[in-house]
Amino acid sequence: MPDLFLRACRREPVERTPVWIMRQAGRYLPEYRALRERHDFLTCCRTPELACEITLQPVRRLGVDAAILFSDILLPLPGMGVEVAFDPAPRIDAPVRSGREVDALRVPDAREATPEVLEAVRLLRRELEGKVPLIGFAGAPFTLAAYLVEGGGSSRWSRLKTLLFSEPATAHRLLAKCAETIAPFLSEQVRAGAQAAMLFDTWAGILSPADYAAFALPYARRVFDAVGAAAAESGSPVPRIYYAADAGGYLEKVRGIGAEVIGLDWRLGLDEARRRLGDGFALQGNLDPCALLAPPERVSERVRELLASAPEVGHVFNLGHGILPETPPEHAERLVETVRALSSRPLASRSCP
Ligand code: 1CP
Repeated sequence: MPDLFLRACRREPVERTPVWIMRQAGRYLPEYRALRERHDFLTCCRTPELACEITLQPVRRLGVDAAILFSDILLPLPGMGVEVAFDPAPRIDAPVRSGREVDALRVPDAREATPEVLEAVRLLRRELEGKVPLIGFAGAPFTLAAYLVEGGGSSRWSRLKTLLFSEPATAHRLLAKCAETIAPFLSEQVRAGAQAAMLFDTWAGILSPADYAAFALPYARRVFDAVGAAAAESGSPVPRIYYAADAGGYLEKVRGIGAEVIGLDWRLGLDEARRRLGDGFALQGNLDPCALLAPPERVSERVRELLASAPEVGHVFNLGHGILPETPPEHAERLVETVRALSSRPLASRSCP
């Protein structure tokens, strides 16, 4: 069903729940590891033919209902003047912590700084031949800024918070530059043919609700506004998906972010999220990725339970965060098969011709 995912994003009735998996292309797949033996991660991201092949691997193996461009949220950083290494977690040797460093950041033209990402999108649309839709993505400005300031992942994000709390004006300048970089980066993916646009705000959940409203929400909204304008120009509706990790403290605020679909992790029940967000949004998620480390019959049980708590209209099945590298691929296959088998339902229009 080529448009199952897009219809669920629009909250239209669907004959079964669409499913895809965050980080569905990656290290748990032997075919990905085989390619990575020959090419480093950045080469894979920056060579359209390789990015295209890796994007297609899980579509072939798992039969997921959407493809997500193989890339990374940190790819726009070199265009801003910041080099990033992946070994395999990202590492920035010259993090951005002072006002002077923020002011030195460039706001690149996406077509000049990341042409290979846009070329990969065009190539994928041709290769996919309309079989499943293609999702383009970027990091939300707050999450991108988090990496820029810390220089990599962190457990406490204390350097980032030091900047937010001691020099808020500098932090806002940094966030504005991230938004000005990401808005055209994601909009250009849409112009190149991405049929849905997702922002990953993986680290937003480290903020209090008030800090979320100040430092994360307005900048993600800027990006979604620009993406909405790019989609309107192209004349086709492009669902905007906001991945709100650890969103329990700030979920109501997400209503105003400009997304039609809200992605959630497992810390929040889908039924509670539906109540708190209201009926106006499709939900994406939210199985704990560790559920896929249990034996396949347990995977099926978890899928059944999650489907029981999910809204019938406007649900896209996914994990609550990226699939773990140690996941046996057969368990991911079992997940997709089970969603397909258990969520089938006759469409009202079919049962009453
Ligand atoms: O050695 C390798 O193969 C590199 C591992 C790897 C991969 C496969 C990294 C480094 N990034 C990716 C691909 C990637 N990253 C995709 C591909 C598309 C897909 O199949 O889903 C996507 C969507 C991302 C997005 C991403 N990168 C996020 C947001 C989503 C999330 O998982 O929270 C984040 C936070 C990153 C940063 C990043 N890049 C790579 C790693 C290992 C990380 C996380 C590091 C950390 O926890 O701080």
